[in-house]
Amino acid sequence: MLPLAGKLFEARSHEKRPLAVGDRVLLDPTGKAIDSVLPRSSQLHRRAASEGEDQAQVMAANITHVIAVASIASPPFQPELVDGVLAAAQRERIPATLVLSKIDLDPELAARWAKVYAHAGVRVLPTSTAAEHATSAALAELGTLLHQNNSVVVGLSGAGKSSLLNALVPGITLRTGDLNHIRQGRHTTTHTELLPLPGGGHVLDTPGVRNFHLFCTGSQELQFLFPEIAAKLPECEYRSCLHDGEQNCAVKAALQRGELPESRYRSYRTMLVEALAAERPGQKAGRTPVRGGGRRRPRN
Ligand SMILES: Nc1nc2c(ncn2[C@@H]2O[C@H](COP(=O)(O)OP(=O)(O)OP(=O)(O)O)[C@@H](O)[C@H]2O)c(=O)[nH]1
Ligand SMILES: [Mg+2]
Ligand SMILES: [Zn+2]
Repeated sequence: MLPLAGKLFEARSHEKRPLAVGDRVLLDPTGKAIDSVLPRSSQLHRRAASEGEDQAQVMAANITHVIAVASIASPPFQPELVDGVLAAAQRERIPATLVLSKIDLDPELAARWAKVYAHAGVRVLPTSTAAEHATSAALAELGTLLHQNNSVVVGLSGAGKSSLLNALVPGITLRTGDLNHIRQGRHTTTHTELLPLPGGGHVLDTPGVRNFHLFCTGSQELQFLFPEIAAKLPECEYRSCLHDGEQNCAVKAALQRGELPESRYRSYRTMLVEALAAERPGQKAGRTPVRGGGRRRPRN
């Protein structure tokens, strides 16, 4: 890669790296160094993985669609990771799709998770690259989606991201993994690759992620990244309800009636604890009591 002008590091000090795949740049007069990064139309970012860093890692810039890929088994489905990616996309107002991969391994479990996310208003495509699923409508729909967008594909290592792209993008042969290596923590895709698509546009294949924590999201903002939770807020007693033990909370009631999937609420709760901890410096995530005196205002 070309060297970056020093000023880029200063202007984007909250980012782990000042440049992301998908960025558009201007070169300096020598044509041998990157002078500036053009404003992004969108970005998918997460909190940088390294401990103690309050920085964002931009995984993709200037994208029009986020594709979260999660295998139903091998490796097992991880709702918190999926919910993190979907919430990050929602926060940036980038349309997102959940691709349930490897459904050949457990079609019934795939149907159960598909229902959870359909209830959350997410487009779900249950897919498999196994021969007997090669002509499925969902795989064809994913192909159409790819060709209409500049997308980024995100998910656990071994979820089958590169395998799906090999099946859907003509003329590419990405390296795909051996599950034994993946279990030892080795990624098959080691850097984000921008793959041009025949009709224009491109797709970014990313290395697997182990987690996806939101960067700088306020506690009151969080529920709006979970549409099925936010939809209950008008029925909660308190307008500022965070759905974490307040009186007459419609979210807790829906959870108890089995109308809200436990996994989605659990992800929301984990992110809420992190957001509150970040808002109260000096307190560690995981131990923060969520009760806030005086913050709650009953409805008029
Ligand atoms: N049973 C089954 N296995 C699959 C399917 N798709 C991919 N695999 C296998 O899953 C393994 C991992 O696939 P990859 O495509 O390399 O996964 P990845 O998400 O790109 O992994 P990283 O590059 O490490 O992030 C390979 O051994 C594939 O053969 C599928 O639909 N069904
Ligand atoms: Mg890969
Ligand atoms: Zn509530």
